[in-house]
Amino acid sequence: MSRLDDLIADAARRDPRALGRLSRIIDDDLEGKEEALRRLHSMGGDARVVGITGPPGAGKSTLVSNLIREGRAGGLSVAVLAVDPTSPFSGGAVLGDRVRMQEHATDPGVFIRSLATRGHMGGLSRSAQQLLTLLDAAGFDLILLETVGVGQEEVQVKDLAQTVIFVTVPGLGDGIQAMKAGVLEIAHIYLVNKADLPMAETAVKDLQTLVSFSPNEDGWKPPVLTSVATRGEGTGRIMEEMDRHFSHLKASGGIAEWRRSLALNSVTEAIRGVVDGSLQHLMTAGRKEFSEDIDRVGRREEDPLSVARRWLERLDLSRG
Ligand SMILES: Nc1nc2c(ncn2[C@@H]2O[C@H](COP(=O)(O)OP(=O)(O)OP(=O)(O)O)[C@@H](O)[C@H]2O)c(=O)[nH]1
Ligand SMILES: [Mg+2]
Repeated sequence: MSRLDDLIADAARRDPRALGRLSRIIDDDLEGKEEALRRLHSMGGDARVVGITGPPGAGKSTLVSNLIREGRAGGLSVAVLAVDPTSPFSGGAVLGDRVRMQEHATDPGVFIRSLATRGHMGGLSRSAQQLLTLLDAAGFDLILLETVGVGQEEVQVKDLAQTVIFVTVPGLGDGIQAMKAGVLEIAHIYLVNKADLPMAETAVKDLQTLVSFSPNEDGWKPPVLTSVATRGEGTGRIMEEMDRHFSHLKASGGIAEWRRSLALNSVTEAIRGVVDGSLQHLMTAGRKEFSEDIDRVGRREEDPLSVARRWLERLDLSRG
């Protein structure tokens, strides 16, 4: 057996070292990545993915840690993919998460991976999706995907997760309004965390009002829950609602729909990945010529699209 065969066989047993190694191969674009993903894809398909999104500091990681504990108590293996956008605001997030998740560090039924978005467009989606393929193939019963709801990420989470939990905190009234357009349409469960702080009731009422206006096309009425994640309060109820939503998806055909939208998203991301990769390669190889073209566009001697088309003709897509 080759090294990759071994790694994949070990990952299928949820061996943490193999999972870590394969995560690095995927994340850092190392040799063997395409072959690994090809094989992993054929092994998966049963993943249950729950996205947890919301503003920075809302308590998402604390909640995730509680959900791991609850899931483990119920005999589930649990994987976590925490996406840390490389923004100055969340500089401490990875370390903080590590501390919060510490209690699960030695549990073989738990695998936690942090993923930096590195600020490139589509980056979250592509790497997160590929890591999801790995965790799915490894057969985790529950995969939790934590993303900060500050930009595109929270909308992308719906492409990857079957159930999306939107976590907010009391006193963010304006923030909720601002996020309404994007996030509040994709969440299946709303959670007011830090319910030990003042104004929790108001936050719940605000969300209930918003939910009552949302279309609920598939017959699911999103519940509004509360929690005090630091004390573990509310976790059981969240888990129940997650299960209820999953049953609803199975009964309504939502799972098949999700599978198809994930497949669509994976294929488009894969196409983008190949094009990006070969473009990068081409521009590096023809750096001088490329730089001259840029100067010409700058001097208005040629327009950007004409230059782009000329370079696109030279793309060697077998290289990406
Ligand atoms: N008072 C109170 N504090 C909480 C509660 N839940 C979490 N916190 C605190 O809020 C802070 C942020 O918690 P995290 O779990 O790191 O929040 P997060 O949403 O994962 O943060 P980012 O990943 O950085 O966006 C920590 O200091 C927690 O201890 C809660 O229910 N009540
Ligand atoms: Mg966090």
